[in-house]
Amino acid sequence: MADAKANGKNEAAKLAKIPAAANPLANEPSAIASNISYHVQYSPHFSPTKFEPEQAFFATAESVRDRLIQQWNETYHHFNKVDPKQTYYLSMEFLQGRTLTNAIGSLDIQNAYADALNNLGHVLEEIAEQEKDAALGNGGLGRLASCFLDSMATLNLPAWGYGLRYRYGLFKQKITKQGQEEVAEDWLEKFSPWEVVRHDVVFPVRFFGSVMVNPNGTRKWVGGEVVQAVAYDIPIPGYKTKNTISLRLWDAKASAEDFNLFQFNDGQYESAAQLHSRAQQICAVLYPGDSTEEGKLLRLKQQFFLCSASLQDMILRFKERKSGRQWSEFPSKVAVQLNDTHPTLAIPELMRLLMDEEGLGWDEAWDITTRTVAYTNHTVLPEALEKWSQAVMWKLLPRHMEIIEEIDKRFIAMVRSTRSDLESKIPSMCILDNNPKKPVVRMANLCVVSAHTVNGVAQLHSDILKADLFADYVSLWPNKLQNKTNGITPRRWLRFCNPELSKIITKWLKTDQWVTNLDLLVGLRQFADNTELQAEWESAKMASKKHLADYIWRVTGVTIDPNSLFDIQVKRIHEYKRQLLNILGAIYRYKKLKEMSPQERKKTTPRTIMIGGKAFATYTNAKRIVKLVNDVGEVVNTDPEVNSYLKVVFVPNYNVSVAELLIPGSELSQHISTAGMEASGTSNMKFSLNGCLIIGTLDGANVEIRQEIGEENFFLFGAVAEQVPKLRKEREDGLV
Ligand code: F58
Repeated sequence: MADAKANGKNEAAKLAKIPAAANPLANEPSAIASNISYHVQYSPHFSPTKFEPEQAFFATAESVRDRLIQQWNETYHHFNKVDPKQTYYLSMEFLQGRTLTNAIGSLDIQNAYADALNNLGHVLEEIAEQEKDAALGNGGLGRLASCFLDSMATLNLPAWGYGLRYRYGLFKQKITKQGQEEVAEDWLEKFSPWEVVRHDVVFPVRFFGSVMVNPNGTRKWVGGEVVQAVAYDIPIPGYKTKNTISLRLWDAKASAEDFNLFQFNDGQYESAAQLHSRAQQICAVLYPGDSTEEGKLLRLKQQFFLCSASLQDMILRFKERKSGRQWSEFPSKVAVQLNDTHPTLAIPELMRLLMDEEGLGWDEAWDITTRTVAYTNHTVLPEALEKWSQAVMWKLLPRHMEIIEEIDKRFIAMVRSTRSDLESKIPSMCILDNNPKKPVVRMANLCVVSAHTVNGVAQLHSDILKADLFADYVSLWPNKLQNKTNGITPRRWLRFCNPELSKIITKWLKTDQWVTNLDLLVGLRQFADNTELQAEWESAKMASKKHLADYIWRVTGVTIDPNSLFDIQVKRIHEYKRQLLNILGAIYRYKKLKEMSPQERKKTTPRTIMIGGKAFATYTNAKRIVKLVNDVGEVVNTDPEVNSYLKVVFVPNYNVSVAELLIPGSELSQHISTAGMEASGTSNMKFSLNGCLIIGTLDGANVEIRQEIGEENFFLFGAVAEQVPKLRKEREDGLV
């Protein structure tokens, strides 16, 4: 502690020697150091004497942001002038992780920043670790959204992400004797140096109210409560390009007029600020519990809030880019991609805005909407397919329910008039399920009926959508359903998280172009037997394993041997992902080791099994699995007879930053979902990219990865998708 204090003083002394000078476009280490020093002094967030790693992080991030703002503004002006078709990715989740390393890597000023921080008495890697993860998402779906932003920026595309600025993102997972405990994580506790609030980008969003019919028959949504959506923008730099796109996150606030000063002065503090507190609830947490009616209403409010604010913004941008535009141009200038069904309300909201606010007729509005919106499906699990209670929808969004009813009515009429053979399929294809016991709106059906394109996220998944979930629509619209296999950004998931391996790849390929073109990696094949390359590769892997072992020791207190085989399964905990099968395998391995003689044990390959992932707070079986893994670890790791041959570690609080440590240090990773259940998986791609072998089922993108890397490099496991229904039935019938 005394040492740390002394160091802190040391750094403050070094800082004092660096002149504080604003230099937003600095390239040289000394000028960068001056710019960092400038931010410490003139954009202060802490007491003036402190320059510990935390203060250094915020000042460094602000200096990087200066640079980003320059190219960000240029990108904005450029696309405003060129007026290309702009893509908007609508997503309730963006799992961004940390930004600093990614940003300076993309700007290609990593070394200069490392030197600048050295001059200031700090180490870049340590400063980067100060940053909190922006965990505004759950898992694969949210991380995919963030990877897409990185790729679209790097490909110089005019694209933006739209999401919500949750105050508390995904919970922090604490492990106790009872298993998982969820703790709120406040990524904005101090502040985020990356976001810029746009005080001029504010839109009203209405809830509840009623529909007023005008004398000319047009309709208007009125009354209810209105909250303001305020834009917070985060810059997303492309890799070694000027293109810097935006992630626009909406926050909710009530306006000053909604604060009842009279009531407040009368001592009625809570009711005076009722709308303010209701507005604050909207972006308070990611996925608020929905077991109560209030919870359900809040989730629906969140979804609508995202859709309404984003569409109003898109429409305004469309109008502002060029005056006197025709509405028919809209689909050639605006593409809206729905990340799963969570932003489905964008469909009736776009219809409402076009008809009720802009005065278009149904046919024109429908033509524009259906040519603008596309939908990505991420699951075939029936429990994950969103269905909203019609009663809740009528209450919160009366005008949208009218529009949805009309879409449904017209869809049914179209099927009846053009495809009488599909009559019997109408009840399952239509949007409203009017079962009197529980009338619901089927959001996936609304998406398929309204979107111009629907995609699955891996070939197998898309085939299942076509053959099963959406089969009836295929006969109606043969080309609507497509496959777009997921991808990951090679920047974050290799270049920046594994610099040692990246250096080796660049050296042997004699180019670093692979960072934007992974096809070039096949060029390594010719060196596969080269012992020099093998030695370099091994030493990079060992360095990453040691790094990981240190981390595991710090967060769990368990020592693991970097010479053992690192066998990793990290992902959300779910029965279909079969972490249970993995831990049962570990128990079996333990039992076998116990049965062996000491000599026999010596012949085995020591193995460290690591399992990590969060269980949804109310998912009891998933939480039981977390506890089981921890309990097995407790037994195995403290058994002196076997613990040099087997360790079982539960990695707590798995998130993007933890993944960046685990994946480079992996040798074998488990992707063993029941075939047909994992839509794609994306960590399978990240592990493969870092030279890790996969044991996996023929599920999701595993199928395509196996084709790419060769069967000999993939440990195939388990039943194939077509066999699963029969196997399930046999077990249900007690035959096996
Ligand atoms: C995931 N879905 C898929 N959903 O499970 C995975 O196979 C795929 O690779 C990935 O999407 C990207 O396509 C996923 O992460 C969720 O997190 C849902 C969010 C809403 C609540 C239910 C889970």
